[in-house]
Amino acid sequence: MDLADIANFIKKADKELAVVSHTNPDGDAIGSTLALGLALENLGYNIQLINQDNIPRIYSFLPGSDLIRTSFLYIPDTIIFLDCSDITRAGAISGVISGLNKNIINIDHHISNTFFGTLNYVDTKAGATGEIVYNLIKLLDCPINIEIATCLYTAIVTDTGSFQFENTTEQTHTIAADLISKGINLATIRRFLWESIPLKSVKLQRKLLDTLEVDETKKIAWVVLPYEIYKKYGSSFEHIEGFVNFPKSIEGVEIGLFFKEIEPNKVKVGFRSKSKVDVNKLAQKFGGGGHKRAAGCILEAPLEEVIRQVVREAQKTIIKKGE
Ligand SMILES: [Mn+2]
Repeated sequence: MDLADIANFIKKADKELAVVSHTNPDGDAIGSTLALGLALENLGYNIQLINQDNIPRIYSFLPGSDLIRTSFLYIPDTIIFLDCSDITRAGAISGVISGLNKNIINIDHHISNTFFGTLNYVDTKAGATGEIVYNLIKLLDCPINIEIATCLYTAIVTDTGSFQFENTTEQTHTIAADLISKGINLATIRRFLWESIPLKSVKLQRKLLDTLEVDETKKIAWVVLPYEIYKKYGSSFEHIEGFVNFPKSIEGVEIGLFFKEIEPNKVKVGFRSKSKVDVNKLAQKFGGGGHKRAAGCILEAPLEEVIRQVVREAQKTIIKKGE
C-alpha cells in the first residue's frame, strides 16, 4: 500500500478522527501523534489524541502535549495507530475498540509489525514513525509549521539516538534539515531532552553501571535493575530509557541488554545490537519484537532466571553467526 492511499482515505474520511500510540510512549510515539494531530486540526478535522499513559515530563515542552488524553471522549469511525507493531501495543485503548467495526489505519516502522489495520503502511527503512508522518502531512497538503516541525524533529532525533543509530538515513537528515528550516528552537529541544536530567536519575545510572556484566565471549554485555531499586527511583525512569545503548557501546560487544524488573518476577528486557545480530528475531523468541538493532520483550520469571535464559539465547545467536 502506498502512503498516498492512506492520505486519500483520510481526505475522504469523516472529519472525526482519533490518533493513538503505544503505552509507555517515547519521543517518536508522542512527537508523531502530536504532529499528525496538529496537522489534521489545521485541516479542519475534529481530532482526539490518545495515549493510555501519561506523557513523560521531558516531552511536556512539545506543542499540543496537553491535548493528549488517556481515553476516548467517543469512538470515531477511523482510528490512526502510530508507531505500534501490534494492535495490543496501545494497551487499554486496544481493548476499548476490539470487536467494534472501525477503520484502523496502521502507520509504523517496526519490522515486527503484524499488519493489524484495515489500511497498513509499514516502512521498516524509516528511522522513526515521525519520518512517515512527515511524508503523510505533505501528502495531505498541510503546511508544516513550526509547531508540527518541533514535534516531528523530536520524534526523529529521539528514535535515531540523535542520528547515531543504523536506522539513520539520507532521508532522515533531509527531513531533519527541512524541519530545522522551519525555525524550530533546537536549544529548547536540546535542553528538555538531554540537559534537564534530574540528579536522582544520574545517580540511578551510576547504580546501573555498577551492575554491568560481560559474558565470557565478551560480545554480550548487560545491566540490571532489580524491582526494589526500580520502585525506589520511580519517576526517574523516563531519563534512563536510552541506557540500554551503554553496554552495547563497549568495544567488541555486539549485543547490549537491559533487564528491568518492573514488577516482582516480571522483567522487561531491552535488546540492542551493534551491526550483525538481528535482535528483533532474538526478542521474538521470548514473545517480543521491534527492529533489527533495537527490540524488547517482557518475561514473567525471577530476574536471575530471565538473565540466564536471555543471555544463553543471545550467545547461541553469536555462535551461529560464527563470531
Ligand atoms: Mn518508533
